[in-house]
Amino acid sequence: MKTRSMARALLGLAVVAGFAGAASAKEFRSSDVHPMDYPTVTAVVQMGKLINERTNGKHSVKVFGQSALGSEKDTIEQTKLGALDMVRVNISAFNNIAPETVVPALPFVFKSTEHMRRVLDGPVGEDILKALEPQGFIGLAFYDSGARSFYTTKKPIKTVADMKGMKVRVQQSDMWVAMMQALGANATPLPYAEVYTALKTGVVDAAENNWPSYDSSRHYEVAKFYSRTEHSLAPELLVFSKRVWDGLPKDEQEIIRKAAKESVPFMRKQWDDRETASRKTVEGGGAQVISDIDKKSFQSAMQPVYDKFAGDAKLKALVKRIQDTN
Ligand code: GTR
Repeated sequence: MKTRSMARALLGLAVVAGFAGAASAKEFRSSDVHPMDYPTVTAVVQMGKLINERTNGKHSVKVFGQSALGSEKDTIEQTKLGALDMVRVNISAFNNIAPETVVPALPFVFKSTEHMRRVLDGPVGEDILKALEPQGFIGLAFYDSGARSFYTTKKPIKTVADMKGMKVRVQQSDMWVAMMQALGANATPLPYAEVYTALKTGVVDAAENNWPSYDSSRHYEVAKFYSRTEHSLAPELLVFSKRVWDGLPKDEQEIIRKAAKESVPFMRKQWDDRETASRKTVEGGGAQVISDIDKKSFQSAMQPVYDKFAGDAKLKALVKRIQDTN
C-alpha cells in the first residue's frame, strides 16, 4: 500500500515536471537526412556539446541522421507539432511554408560563396530566419551547402538545350519544379532518400546537388556525368520547434541561440574540407566532371522563376537587398 501510494506520488511529480517543461532536463532530438560524419550533422552535435556545458549538463542534443526519422518534409511537420525538437534541412524544404525562404534558393542569386555568407550572416539572413516564427519554427542558423550542379545518368549537360525533356529529381518545392520547367525539363519532386533508386531504375535521368551530397549518397555511382552548372547556393537551415521553445526559460533559449550561431564557423571549416575531399572521391570513383558549361544560357532562362516566386514587392525587395550586398 505504502509503495503504491509512493509510486503514485512519484508519477504525479513526473507529470507536473512534464507539464512544467522548463524545469525538466531534456535531450533535444534533431533530425538530418545525412550520415553522422556529414558537416551538417557534426555541427549540430557540436552545438549540443555547447548546450550541455552551458546548462551544466541539464540539456543535450541527439541527432538522428540518414533520414532515420523521416524525410525533410515529414520531419519539418513533426517539428512544428513539437514531436521533434529540432530539424536541419535544406532551405528549399521550407519554400512552400514560408515564401521568404525561396529567395536564398533562387538560381544565381548569390555572386559567390563569400557573398552568400555575408548576406546570411547579416540582416537579410536574420529577416529570413524571423519569417519562420509565425509558421511555428525558431530559425537558429544557416549552414553552408556549396553550389548545386546537375548530374545525369546518360549524357552530360553543357547547355540549357541539353535539358530538354529530361526527367530531373528536385527537392519538394514548387520553386524547384518551376525552375526545371524554365529549363525545359520535367521535374520529379522526391525525398532525398529515394533519389539513388530513382536514378538507378531510370525513374529520373538526372538530379542535382553539391559535391559532398553527390559523394555521400553515392549518386555518382549511378549518375556519373557531373556538370558544373552551379545554379543554386541554397543554404542549409537549422530550426527549433516553437512549441517546445515556448516552454523553455529565456536564459536557456539564449544558450541555444548562441550555441547554434557558434556552430556556424565550425561547420564552414568542415564544409570547405569536405567539398575538396568529396570531389576527389567522386572523381576517383569514376565521375566525369564537366566544367565547360554555358552558364549564361542557364542564367538567362531563369527570369520566369524570379517573376513567379519573387515577383511581389516584399520578396523583390529581399532580392534587391541581396544584390546590393557587397
Ligand atoms: C542536400 C541537403 C539536404 C537535402 C538534399 C536534397 O544538399 O543537404 O538537406 O536537401 O540536398 O537534395 O534533398
